[in-house]
Amino acid sequence: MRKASIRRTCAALAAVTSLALAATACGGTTKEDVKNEGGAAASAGKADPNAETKKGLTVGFLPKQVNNPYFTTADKGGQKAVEELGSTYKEVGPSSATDTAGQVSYVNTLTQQQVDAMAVSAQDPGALCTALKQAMKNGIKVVTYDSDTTADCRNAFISQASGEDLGRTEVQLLAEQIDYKGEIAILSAAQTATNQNAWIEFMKDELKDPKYKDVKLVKVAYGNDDAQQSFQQTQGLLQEYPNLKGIISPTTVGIKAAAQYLSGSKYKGKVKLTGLGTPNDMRKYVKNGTVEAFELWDPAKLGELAARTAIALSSGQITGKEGETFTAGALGEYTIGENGVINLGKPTVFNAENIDRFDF
Ligand code: RAM
Repeated sequence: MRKASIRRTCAALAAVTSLALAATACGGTTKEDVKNEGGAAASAGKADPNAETKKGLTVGFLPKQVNNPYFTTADKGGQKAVEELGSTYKEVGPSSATDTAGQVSYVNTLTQQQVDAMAVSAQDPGALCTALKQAMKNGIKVVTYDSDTTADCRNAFISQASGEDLGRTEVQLLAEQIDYKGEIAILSAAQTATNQNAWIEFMKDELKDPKYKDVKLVKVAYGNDDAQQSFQQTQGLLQEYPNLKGIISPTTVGIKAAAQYLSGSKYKGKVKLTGLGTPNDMRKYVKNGTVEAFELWDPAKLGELAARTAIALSSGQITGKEGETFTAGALGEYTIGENGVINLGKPTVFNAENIDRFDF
C-alpha cells in the first residue's frame, strides 16, 4: 500500500474505531516514529536545513479555547505566516478551556482531514496524547504551542518564554509591591493546564527563598479561563482571606477578571495584582491604579513561530531534534532545545510608563 493510502486508511480507522484499535492496526511504522531525541522526532531521517520550504500544505491550529482574545491574536499570527509561506491555514477548537474531550475530537478531525501539520495548545497534557500520536503515525507534523503535552506526543513545543523565568518573575513582581510581607494567592486557569501548572511550580520554588519568609501562599484558585468564574473566584479569595495582600494570575482571562473585581471594590490599589495579561485588556486597570505591573510575550509572534516551525518540520528542514536550527522569517534564527522545546524569547513587563507603546 502506498504511504498516502495507508495514511487515508489509518485516518479513517481512527475516525470510526476506538483509537487504541486504530493505533494497533496502523502501528507498523513504529521504528520510524519512535525515535525520540528531541520532541517525538517522529519523522524518519535527518533534517536537511537547505530543503526548500514546501508550499500548498494545510496547517491546522487547535487552541485551548477559540473565543479567548489571547488565542485569537496568537492564531492570527499563525495564519499570516502560513499564508505568507504559500500554504492553507485552518482553525478548529472548543469554546471552553475545560473541554478536553472536545480537543481530542478536534485532533481526530484534523487527522481525518489529512492536514500536513497541526499546532495545538493542550488543555490537558495526558488526554491528547493518543490522538496526537495517531496523527504523527499518519505522517502529520505536530507542534504544541503555549501549553505542552509530554515530549513523546509532539515533534516540538513552542514555548512563550522559559517557564522558570515566568514563574519566578511573577513572584518577584508581586513581592516587591507588597514589601515582601503578607498572604498571597494564585488565580489560575484550568486545573489540568500544563503551562499554568509548570509556572505555578516555579512560583512555589521561588517562594522557598528566605527573602520571602514573610510571604505566605494561602491558596491556588481556578477560574478555568472563564471571565465570570474568574471574577467569582477573586471575590471568594477576598472573602476567605480578608488579609490577602496580593494575587498572581498567570492567565489573560484571570488577570482581567481579577482586575475588574478589584477595581470596583474597596481593595482597589490595596490588594496588589500581577500576572500575565494583554496590554489592551489591562491598560485601563494600570491607568486607574488597580495594577502596577504585569507581563506577557507577543501572542502573535508565538503563533507565527508555531506556524513557521510546523512548516519547517513538514519541509524536512528540521525534525524536532535538539540542536537543529532554522530561520523563522523575520523572527530570526531559532535552535531547538532539550526535549524539542523552542523558546520564543523573553517576556515584556508592562507598567504605566510603557503600556501605551503596545497594541495587542
Ligand atoms: C490564557 C491562557 C493561555 C496563557 C495565557 C497567559 O489566555 O490560559 O494558555 O498562556 O492566558
